[in-house]
Amino acid sequence: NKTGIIFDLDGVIVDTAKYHFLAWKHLADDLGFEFTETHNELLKGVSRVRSLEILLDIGNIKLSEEKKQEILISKNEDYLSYITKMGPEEILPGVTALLDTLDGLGIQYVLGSASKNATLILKKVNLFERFIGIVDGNSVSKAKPDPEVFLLGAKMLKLKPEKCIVFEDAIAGVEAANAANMISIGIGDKQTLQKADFNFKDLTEISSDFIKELSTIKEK
Ligand code: G16
Ligand code: MG
Repeated sequence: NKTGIIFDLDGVIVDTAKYHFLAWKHLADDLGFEFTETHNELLKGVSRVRSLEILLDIGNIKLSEEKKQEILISKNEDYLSYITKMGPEEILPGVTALLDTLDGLGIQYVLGSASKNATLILKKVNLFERFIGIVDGNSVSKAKPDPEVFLLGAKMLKLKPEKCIVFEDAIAGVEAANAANMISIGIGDKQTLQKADFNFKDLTEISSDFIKELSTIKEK
């Protein structure tokens, strides 16, 4: 009757959204239109390719496939220039304590991220070794809100989807967890993530008792 946890990366473990924002903004500047933090909200949890489509829609710009590929490469190079400077001080509040709690309870956890840079980021913040598996943008063919990323995570945990608990900060991610028939925990704005089974501001609010309680939940 064991449970397992699947953590999203950006917005749950670290705030890489601010670096995505800078890189997308540079690109919008080059293309000659305004890209704001509000616009950036639309890109959270969304794949890199889809993010570019949304960005070009905002700027009302049409580009050839070739140009889009070129842009995706330079956006990622720009993004990586920030990522390579990351360190453990960028781990979000409550993360390390929660991982310690899970270790203490013998509950295993994997990563379930849309990012193709997830392994690098986890290594930069010294958390890579703690996860028993990584599912990221390189391992899936269908992006969130498709449940593929989390179903692969359940396989790594060797658990049925109903026994998996997903921590997510993005609407697409909560939808993916729900579609996978997992317990979804929204981290961030409750109103935005109202489709989640449970809501918390950040991981400092997750108690050991709450995790134990969830472990006894059979099915939704
Ligand atoms: C993250 C971010 C998204 C980003 C995506 C792909 O997802 O939230 O904004 O577009 O990864 O990232 P990359 O360009 O590094 O492949 P997640 O699922 O960790 O929240
Ligand atoms: Mg996220």
